[in-house]
Amino acid sequence: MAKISKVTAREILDSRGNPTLEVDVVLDDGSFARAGVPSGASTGAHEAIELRDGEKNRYQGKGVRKAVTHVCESLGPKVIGLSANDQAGLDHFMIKLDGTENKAKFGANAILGVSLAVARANAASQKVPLYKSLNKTGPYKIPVPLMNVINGGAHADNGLDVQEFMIVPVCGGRFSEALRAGSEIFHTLKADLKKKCLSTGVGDEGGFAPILKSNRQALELVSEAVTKAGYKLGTDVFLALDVAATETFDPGTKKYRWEEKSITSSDLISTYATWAKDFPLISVEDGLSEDDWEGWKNLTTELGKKMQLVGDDLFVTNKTRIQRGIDGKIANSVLIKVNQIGTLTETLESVTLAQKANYTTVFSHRSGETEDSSIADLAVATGSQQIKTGSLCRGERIAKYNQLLRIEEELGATAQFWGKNAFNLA
Ligand code: 2PG
Ligand code: MG
Repeated sequence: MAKISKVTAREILDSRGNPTLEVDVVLDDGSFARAGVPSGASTGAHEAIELRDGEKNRYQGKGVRKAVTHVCESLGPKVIGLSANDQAGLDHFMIKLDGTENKAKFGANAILGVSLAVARANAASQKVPLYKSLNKTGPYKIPVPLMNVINGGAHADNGLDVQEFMIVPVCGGRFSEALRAGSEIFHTLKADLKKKCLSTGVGDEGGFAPILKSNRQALELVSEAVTKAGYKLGTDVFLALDVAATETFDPGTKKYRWEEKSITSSDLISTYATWAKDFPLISVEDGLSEDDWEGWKNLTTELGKKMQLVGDDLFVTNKTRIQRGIDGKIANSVLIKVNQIGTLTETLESVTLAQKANYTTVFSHRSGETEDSSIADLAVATGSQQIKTGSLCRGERIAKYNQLLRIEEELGATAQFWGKNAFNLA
């Protein structure tokens, strides 16, 4: 089995124009691979630490030269000679070297860069795609995309409270057909916005960012676009939200800022219940704040049978927090983000934990992305039912969809699409 022979890193820019890390790995059989590290804007308080330089006069403090140095001078030299085929061994070795709870010493961005680049190099060495090197036997199922066509919250400056209004095409029997539906709806929505003299400029994840009267208006606009594009709402295409409610939570008053009012978690739950009656709303992510466990319990009791309730900031891909959710019967789905936890091995462990408890898993990009498309492979390798990777424009979002097209083509007749079965709902 090939061994790691060289590890280097550099500072590159992410899709928002902020610095992030890119790591290159060479193995002793000559295999080479590269990985880019994503970065969030609406980050959860319990995520692993993303190390930034904090030099105010350089990239407004956002440089990652320290993390680059950690890879080149600390982590890199120590992992040379380790087997590239023992991902768990490598990742646990790096976790131990770091020695902190939340990867604060080297930075989760530094550790994740090495972890992912080695996984990719190992696949290159075995001459198989990443998803096959992580799951040798299959069966391989392509996830349903959750496509963020209207951006708000921390990803746009239009004042919408809800961060992501997503379409969920489950139709067509194949991922490529669902992608086509998504694209057609996206372009129909664009034409509609134009007709209504609303902005068609896009936010961080490629969704439109018009200034609207209310959150509900966004749901209405997206619903209209689905129908106009020739798809059946609630059959072919469902709707999903990422409320990212941590961003609107005021820890002082324990209330949420919402359409210029201050409301309680039970008001928010009622709002989601109303929307679920009026729209085919199949999934709500971060409907309440990251530490509002009591509110989450009520949310799950009231709506958990009717819709998917996804924990993002709530769980931060962290096994301890996911286990707390499972034990308390809180939420029914876990958002999976590699950089929230900082190694591939821990990411895979979190997916397994969630799946064993019959929680769905949604592989997710970050709002700051690179052209790295690993999450497409990871979603397929782990049998995750869904992937959330943005809208139908912007290269860093499309890179993941295009990788899923390649995987579907490679699997040929054996390619299965999760379709309607992606949701564990009655
Ligand atoms: C989220 C993500 C991705 P960010 O909240 O789910 O859409 O946003 O990367 O800014 O945390
Ligand atoms: Mg989220």
